[in-house]
Amino acid sequence: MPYPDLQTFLADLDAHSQLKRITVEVDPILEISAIANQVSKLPAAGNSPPPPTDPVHGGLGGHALIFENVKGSAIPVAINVFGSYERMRLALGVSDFEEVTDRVRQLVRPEMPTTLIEKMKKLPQLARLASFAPKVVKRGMCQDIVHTDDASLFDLPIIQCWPHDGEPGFGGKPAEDTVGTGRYITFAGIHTKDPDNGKDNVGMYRVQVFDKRLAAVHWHVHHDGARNFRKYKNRGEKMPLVIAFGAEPVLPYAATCPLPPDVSELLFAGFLNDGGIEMIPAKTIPMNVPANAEIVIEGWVDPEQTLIEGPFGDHTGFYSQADRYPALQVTAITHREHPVFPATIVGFPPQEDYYLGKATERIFLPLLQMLIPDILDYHLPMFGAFHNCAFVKIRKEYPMHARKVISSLLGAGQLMFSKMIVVVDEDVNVHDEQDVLFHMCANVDWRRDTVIIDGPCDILDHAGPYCGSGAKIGIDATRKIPGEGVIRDWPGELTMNDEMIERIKHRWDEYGL
Ligand SMILES: Cc1cc2nc3c(=O)[nH]c(=O)nc-3n(C[C@H](O)[C@H](O)[C@H](O)COP(=O)(O)O)c2cc1C
Ligand SMILES: [Mn+2]
Repeated sequence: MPYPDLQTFLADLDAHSQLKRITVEVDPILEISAIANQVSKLPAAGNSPPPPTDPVHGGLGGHALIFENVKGSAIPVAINVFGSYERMRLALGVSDFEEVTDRVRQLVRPEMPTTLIEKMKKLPQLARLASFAPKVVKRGMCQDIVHTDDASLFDLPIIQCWPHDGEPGFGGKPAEDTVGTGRYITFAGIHTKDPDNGKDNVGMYRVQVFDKRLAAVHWHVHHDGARNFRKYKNRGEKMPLVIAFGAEPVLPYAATCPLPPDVSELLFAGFLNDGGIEMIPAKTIPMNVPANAEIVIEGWVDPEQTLIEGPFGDHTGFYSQADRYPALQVTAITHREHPVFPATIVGFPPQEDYYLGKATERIFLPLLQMLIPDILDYHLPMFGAFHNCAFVKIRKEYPMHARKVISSLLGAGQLMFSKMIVVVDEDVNVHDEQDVLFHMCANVDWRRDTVIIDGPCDILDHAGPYCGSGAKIGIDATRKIPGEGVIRDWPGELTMNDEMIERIKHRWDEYGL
């Protein structure tokens, strides 16, 4: 079973020898980040073998860390909590991501009951579906202590991740107006509502601290938080916003998931949690907040006020450039007694976000296959930092089949940001980067088998000519068939026959090898 809140999760990580407590005083400015950056590259804590889908990089991630003595704040900082396969599995309450994948598969491909008895048997399953919706309850520990007029972001141990974060003018953009600090909220769910239909959305977006009650919210134009905000802006209304830290560990994970705009992350978290996320009314805004959160920030986003947000050391391994983002006016900070403040850093991989991404890669395969049934499996390599590279496996059935899959992927949710897509045949292990690149290099005629196409890019991509737009390459690394421009016979690939493999297996000791 998943955990009811962050501290229960941390206690269980401790019991699994997955947690280290740092008791000496540390600086929230760069020191915590520098430590976490190194720890994320260490061998994974405990006895946690890498999954077969990631044999090379899967064994990293060190320990989850709690810094108990953070300069300038009474609140401890937890970091790298989801930063290994083992901890990510624990957060989801499973021993293998495939358990969740199977549940998703059943959800999207339910077997239709035919007889009345079968229909009756399905009823409890339907009732269970209803139990995944968020539950509004009366009280919640996240409001044990309430600060309104005396609320200050500076009371929280908000970290600075990289040396030039928030530095005016660094990376080109001049600081025209109010200058922010280098401190960023990095691991929280940003809750917003669609003003037209009241539907909830939770996304994980960084938030830069400007002052005691002033911050900037960095949601990308493509994401649902920004979409909701545009609607408020068009109405000329202020937007209520909640920043929630902690709560059920499936909740911050769900906030990172590439769900379609109309699918609620709270509902999906309830599905992962096998029970609805508990919510309570906020103190100062017309929103609900997660009852079991460690800390909650409430506030309003003013459609008329923007701030120069950034630069920020990003998951691309580079600083993303400063730009204008909406300002958040904080109206309340509430928290449980003795809260823990969760944070993360991003940067050259592997970092904590790699494991969130890998869980999503596995869990969303059935949904991707609903959109593009041709896809047998896929792999987002660590070096691709999510959007830069996707390896995809198909069973080719007709000429230009790989091209069809490339075109489809470039229109599929957040995979549309992919800068390079390599399609391989079904006998290639798509999780083995050597195997994919071997077949790519061997099978591709670069003029014939590639397609370059312009499209939307991730806002953080710095290579394209404009922010958010650039060129992508699709590479057909499958063996070519008639109709794909091949004018010669395609050679057979080398494999030993089964009889001989059996024979030498039996005789291996005789060889004295
Ligand atoms: C650690 C981490 C930090 C992220 N930071 C941002 C961010 O600052 N801005 C953003 O738009 N997306 C960010 N993302 C990605 C979004 O959380 C993700 O794309 C999510 O699906 C967006 O949800 P939405 O479409 O409901 O807005 C981050 C993801 C992770 C794992
Ligand atoms: Mn969403």
